[in-house]
Parts: sequence; structure tokens; C-alpha cells
Amino acid sequence: MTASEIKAKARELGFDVCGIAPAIDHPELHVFRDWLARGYAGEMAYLHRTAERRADVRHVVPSARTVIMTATVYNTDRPYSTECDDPGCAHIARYAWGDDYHDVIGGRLESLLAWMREASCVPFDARAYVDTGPVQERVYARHAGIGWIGKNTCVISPELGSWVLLGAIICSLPLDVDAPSLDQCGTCTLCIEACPTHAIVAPGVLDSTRCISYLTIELRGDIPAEHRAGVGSHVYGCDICQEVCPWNAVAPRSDDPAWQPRTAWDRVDLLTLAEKKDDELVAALRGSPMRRTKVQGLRRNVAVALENAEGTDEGRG
Ligand code: B12
Ligand code: SF4
Ligand code: SF4
Repeated sequence: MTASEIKAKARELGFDVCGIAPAIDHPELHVFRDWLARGYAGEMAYLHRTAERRADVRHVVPSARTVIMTATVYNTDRPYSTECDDPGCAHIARYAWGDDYHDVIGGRLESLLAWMREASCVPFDARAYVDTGPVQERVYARHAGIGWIGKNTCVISPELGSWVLLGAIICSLPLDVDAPSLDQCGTCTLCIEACPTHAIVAPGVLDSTRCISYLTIELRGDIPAEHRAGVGSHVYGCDICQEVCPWNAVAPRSDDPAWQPRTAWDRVDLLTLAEKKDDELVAALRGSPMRRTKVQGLRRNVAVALENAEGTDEGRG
């Protein structure tokens, strides 16, 4: 079983790109500890708890030789949040409109792994992860040639842009590896300037405690008063630093049914969301990545966004 055969199978299973990184001590892996020490993880305690394993995939699979990385386009045919100037619109992050990517991509990675086990003439160790595993996925994606880590900290594929979700298979097979992607941000700083809460504190360094994505998805309890205005009309996640990125100006779209917007979230406004009954929200959250905040968290975010909309002239009308 060769690297090219694995990549061909990955494409057949619905992955847009597949690359292979060596499981070695990449320099970027060392940034993580310092990032945690600066408090940039906020209340995401799981990142502290798993720091040791996140430092190197060989702490997860000791025999690891390679990391097979996949990227899947989830972009669909809908306007960017930056194209809407009505504060009554609810902004939901693009990745969250359809089915839960943990299930969709996790299932496809398991299929790829099952195929590899059948195709390989030697037994091997492997673990598949999407998002929730103790793996610094962006670092391995860069070293698998999928894309570079932009100043907004997202992996940007020169062909696909950054509307991609990553997946990883750590494995003990000594497969042929790809060349790492080279930085193509150049002198651009559009994402840093566009971030409404100044969460990108230096190129490639994100302070989660200021990031709308963290405030609306990861943070439990109340959103701190000083950050509420910055949240604007965002009720789940934020895409601004990717929407302004020139590499997403003509980003490809996916026609995969998994990523198409669910009716409940499709170009919805804040009042419609606020008026939905609990059982309607529970039904819409089933199988959606947005179930992470549960109904309670979503209502908290909608209330903050409504406060913000009412504070603007347009919102009063
Ligand atoms: C924790 C987490 C978050 C946190 C922190 C994000 C962050 N930037 O660190 C919060 C909740 C804020 C978040 C938000 C989002 N997330 Co998130 N998140 C993660 C998670 C679980 C871990 C990331 C992590 O380890 N962060 C710690 C920092 C230190 O690591 P890093 O982001 O990889 O940072 C690298 C750069 O800082 C770089 N670097 C260091 N110095 C320098 C200097 C320069 C000049 C440069 C260019 C780079 C650079 O090296 C670091 C190496 O670790 C990953 C999944 C995973 N297991 O990896 C998903 C993941 C990163 N998230 C993802 C997504 C989609 C998002 C959102 C777009 C969701 C949304 N729309 O709201 C936003 C994007 C916000 C943003 N600009 O990053 C995708 C990203 C896909 C991609 N194309 O990159 C991932 C990979 C999940 C997946 N499986 O697809 N996320
Ligand atoms: S996701 Fe939004 S809040 Fe977070 S860094 Fe990007 S633009 Fe800023
Ligand atoms: S907006 Fe500019 S600086 Fe930011 S990630 Fe995109 S190319 Fe890089």
C-alpha cells in the first residue's frame, strides 16, 4: 500500500485533499506550551490537560512514523457575514450550518483506516482523529503540504482557501511524506485589521479569550461585559478573519449534502431565532455541531446579539 494509493482512496471517500507528514519534532509544535502559559486558551481546560500528548503524536501512538492529514471543503453558496450590514441578521459560522463534521469526517476517516488495514500486507498501529483528539492538526497539515498556517492561524490551501476541516490518521507505516507548504500571506494583514475584538494579537497568534468563536462556543456562563459589544450579531462562532482573506475570494464550494445549511439556520434573523421554542431548537441541534452550546448557550448568545442590535440605529427600526 503506497502513499498515492491512500490519497486516491481518500479522494474516493470524499476528502478534497490528502497529504502525509512525518511524525517528527516539528518546530511549530513547541509554540503550544507558551501559548497556554500566556493564558490564550482561556477556560478550555482540556487543552491544558492534554498538553503533554499534544506536544507530539508519538505521545499518542508511540510507534507513529507518519500522520495522514485530510482537508474537506465545507463552503456553500451563501454570502459572507461581512456582506450583511443588517444588525438583525444572525451570524452562524459557516462550518456549523450542516451536519456535525465530527460525525461526517470521523466516519470517513474510519472508512479510510478500515480500507488501509485490508490493503496493507503488514499490520500497523493507527488512530484517527478529527478536532477533538490530542493532535495539533494545523501543524501536521502544514507539514503534509495541505496549506500554510496563515496570520489568522487558519490552514490555507493555495488551491482551496481556508474553508476546510482537517482530519488526521496517526500511523506507524513509513509512508512517503509530502513537502511542507510555504507561507503565502506575504505583507497582507487584512485578517488582523478586520478582527472586531482584536483577538489576533500577533501574526499567527490568537488570544482565544478575545475571539468571538471562543466567547460564543467554548465559554460557559456569561459573556464578560467588556466583550459583549464585540460579539455583534454572532450567535455561534465567527468567520470574519477568513471572509476577508484574499485566498477565500474565489473559494470553491461543496455540493456535499452534509454541509448544506439546515433550514433553521439558513439566513436566519435574530428575532426568529429568539422566538423559536425549546423543542424546535433541540430538533435543529440534533446531529449539528451547534449542539455543543446546547439550547441554553445558543439562547445566551442570541440575547447578547439582540442587545447589540437594539443598541444600533438600524436595530431600533
Ligand atoms: C482550540 C481550538 C480553537 C480555539 C483556539 C483557536 C486557535 N487559533 O488556537 C477557538 C475556540 C478560538 C477556535 C476557533 C476556531 N476554530 Co478551532 N480548533 C481548536 C483546536 C481544537 C486546537 C487548536 C490549537 O491547538 N490551538 C493552539 C494554537 C497554539 O495552535 P494553532 O492554532 O495550531 O496555532 C499555530 C499557529 O499559531 C502557528 N504559529 C505560531 N507562531 C506563528 C507565527 C507566524 C508568523 C505564523 C504565520 C504562525 C505561527 O503555530 C501554531 C502551532 O501550534 C483545533 C483542532 C486540533 N486538534 O488541532 C481546531 C481547529 C483549529 N479549528 C478549526 C476551525 C474551523 C475554527 C473556526 C474557523 C470556527 C469558527 N468559524 O468559529 C475558528 C477560527 C478562529 C481562528 N482564527 O483560529 C479548524 C481549522 C481548520 C483550518 N482551515 O485551519 C480546526 C483544525 C478543527 C478541524 N479539525 O478542522 N478553535
Ligand atoms: S474568528 Fe472572529 S473574533 Fe476570532 S480571530 Fe477571527 S475575526 Fe477575530
Ligand atoms: S487575510 Fe492576509 S494575512 Fe490574513 S491569513 Fe489571509 S492572506 Fe494571510
